[in-house]
Amino acid sequence: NGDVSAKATGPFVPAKEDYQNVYNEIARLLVEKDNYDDGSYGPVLVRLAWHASGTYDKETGTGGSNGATMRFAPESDHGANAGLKYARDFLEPVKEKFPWISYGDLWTLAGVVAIQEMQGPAIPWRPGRQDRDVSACTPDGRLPDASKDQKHIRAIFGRMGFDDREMVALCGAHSLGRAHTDRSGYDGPWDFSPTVFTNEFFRLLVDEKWGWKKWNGPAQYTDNTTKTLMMLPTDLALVKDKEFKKHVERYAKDSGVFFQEFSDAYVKLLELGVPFTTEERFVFKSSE
Ligand code: ZEM
Repeated sequence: NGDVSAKATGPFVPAKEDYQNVYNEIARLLVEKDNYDDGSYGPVLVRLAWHASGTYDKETGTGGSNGATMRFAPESDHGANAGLKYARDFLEPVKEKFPWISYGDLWTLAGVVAIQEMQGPAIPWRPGRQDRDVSACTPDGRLPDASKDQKHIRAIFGRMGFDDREMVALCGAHSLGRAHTDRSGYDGPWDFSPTVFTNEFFRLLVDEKWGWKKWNGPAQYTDNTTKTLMMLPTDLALVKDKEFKKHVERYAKDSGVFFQEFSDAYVKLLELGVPFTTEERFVFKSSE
């Protein structure tokens, strides 16, 4: 049968189920490799997908997750990317098992897996990123600086094409993970469940009293009640700024609204600057 042999020898075009297999392998490794940080590589994978994408500049069309240029110095050595080698190395065995997937697709898909496996919203995703070489690396300074204020947040996320509402929603990812003194210099988790995606970050911003942490490290806030949590200056800017605060309060009150608006904004983030040839997005099945 000619059709069958043509199919067997033609170029491999991955379908949804092939990407679901990649999803399942990343999810499996998240469970298997639980001896890291608070017990999960999930948060650092969410951050890898964000830093791969958040270099986008809408004026020049440069940066973004197409290219996966964080594989190369100088981009891998940019201060903001300190520690993301853990995430890239975690995904290397997945790339070996599924060599047909581009790094850009793998890193963004890993961000989707991490959010969903940490009980967050479904994140519709589509393939199409192509790896590029070192010449496509973006200049340093495109990612946000945590020591700054609302003006800086608007400048950085505005350059990517986000509005106030989307900026606040995206920052809700700080319900996950922690800061590390040997990476950013900051220290500690934002909330009490750093490996579960929730709206707790927003609830704590509204309900808790935050004061400067007394230490020799960079200026950061600590909660008045337990002194075990932290907020960055840019996090507090979300309640100091009236327009941002409206959204913080909406998300603190209604976790369903936060989940939906976060999902929409994260989909947009992961797609910035990618020359897609398909419209259709896949919604992957989460593990049991
Ligand atoms: Zn973060 N982020 N981020 N962020 N971030 C850190 C950690 C994590 C800012 C920032 O400077 C920092 C978004 C927005 C902004 C995550 C996701 C997302 C850390 C600590 C810093 C300093 C790094 C360390 O020491 O390991 C600033 C200034 C932001 C905007 C104003 C957005 C948007 C995110 C995703 C959508 C995540 C998941 C972490 C935790 C990483 C980990 O390893 O646990």
